[in-house]
Amino acid sequence: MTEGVPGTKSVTLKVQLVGPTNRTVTFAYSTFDAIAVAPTDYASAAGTITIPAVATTASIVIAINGDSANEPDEVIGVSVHNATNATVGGFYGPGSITIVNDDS
Ligand SMILES: [Ca+2]
Ligand SMILES: [Ca+2]
Repeated sequence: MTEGVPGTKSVTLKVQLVGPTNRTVTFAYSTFDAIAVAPTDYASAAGTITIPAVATTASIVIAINGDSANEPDEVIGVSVHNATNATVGGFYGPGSITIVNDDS
């Protein structure tokens, strides 16, 4: 995603279950500073997500703070833990969001 102008916009990180399951899956997530720094560059977020047995995806929404400074791209880390009825790994292991600087 590109950073955009000063102000807040949200980015959605998709979490995908690999393989069929007929059980409800829950997991906790939390953001951490990689290159981006909260709360300047984004709003840190944490919570628990439940994916019903009939669904295979969930979304984590994170608020990004744009600016007009020329700077390196910023990276937000997202970790997933305490999963029940699923193993964290592969596509739904720790993820990241890159905020691409669009100022010069
Ligand atoms: Ca920035
Ligand atoms: Ca910028």
